[in-house]
Amino acid sequence: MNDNIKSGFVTIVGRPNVGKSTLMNRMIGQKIAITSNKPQTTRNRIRTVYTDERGQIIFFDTPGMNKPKNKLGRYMRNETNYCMNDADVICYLVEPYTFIGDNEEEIISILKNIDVPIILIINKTDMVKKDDILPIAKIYSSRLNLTDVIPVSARNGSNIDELLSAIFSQLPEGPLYYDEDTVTDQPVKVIAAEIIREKALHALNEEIPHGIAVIIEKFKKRAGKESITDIESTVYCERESHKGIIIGKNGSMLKKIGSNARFELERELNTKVNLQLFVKVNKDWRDNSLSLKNFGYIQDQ
Ligand SMILES: Nc1nc2c(ncn2[C@@H]2O[C@H](COP(=O)(O)OP(=O)(O)OP(=O)(O)O)[C@@H](O)[C@H]2O)c(=O)[nH]1
Ligand SMILES: [Mg+2]
Repeated sequence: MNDNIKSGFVTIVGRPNVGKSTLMNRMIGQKIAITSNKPQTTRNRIRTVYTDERGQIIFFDTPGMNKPKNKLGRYMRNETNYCMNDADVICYLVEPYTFIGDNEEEIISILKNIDVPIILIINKTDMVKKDDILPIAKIYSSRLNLTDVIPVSARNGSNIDELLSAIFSQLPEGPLYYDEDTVTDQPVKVIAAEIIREKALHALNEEIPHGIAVIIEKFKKRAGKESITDIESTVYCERESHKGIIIGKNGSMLKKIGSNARFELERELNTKVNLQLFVKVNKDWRDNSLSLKNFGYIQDQ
């Protein structure tokens, strides 16, 4: 570490599904936030830490911004708002297209009223030609005061070093807030629940994924056999009919979700995992304050 190290808080915002969580994972070099091709994958702000000889960046990944449709949606929106005003830098992520829809317009109008340096990140550049990028940069630069425009591909890692340099150049000199080995403050039980929810998101279609919540009921190293972790978890959904789909014919869907989750949990925990999944219905929980609280979606700001 040199003397003049920099540090600060960087919030990643954008529409659902633009690749915020994928990008954050890529920058810290580890998968902490779950990702999927379904919008509204991230439900809480997720704090991670990147440290190198230049200093430390504390990232906040946030739920994608769109119009809230229920109490869960309003909670998610608050999570994002909470991380914006106090940030040292906002990373505003967009897809590589010049079209600016209503949702994007709303984000732009919010960002206009925030007095924080904004770096525009054009993600998914692996999907377009190089020549397509300049017009996108021009359109957004005409709408917002941007300190930088960085095209990247979170998927294949291109230009990530340039992005990290652009972020560091905006950060003030400051202390290391976390020790050098810290990557996240997410408790391991929360990470485990999110891994299970991710596998459910990947396996299920239509409206069901949005109505899923995962609770860890038991999480324990087996007495006398520390190389095994016993995990019991309940997958909550909103309808009896959804429960049937999540369980699948002869339990096949739940088995698939369980074995995909177990595979990743074993890698994460470095032990064998004995995973038992249960499915329960909690009708319309996304609009029920008590259920939201029980599922960990608490307004604690
Ligand atoms: N082609 C391509 N796909 C990407 C890239 N980055 C992310 N994706 C894909 O985009 C989808 C959404 O990624 P996420 O990281 O979950 O998006 P998000 O912005 O965090 O979404 P929410 O949490 O729902 O707001 C996933 O299928 C990713 O694999 C990229 O650079 N290129
Ligand atoms: Mg996300």
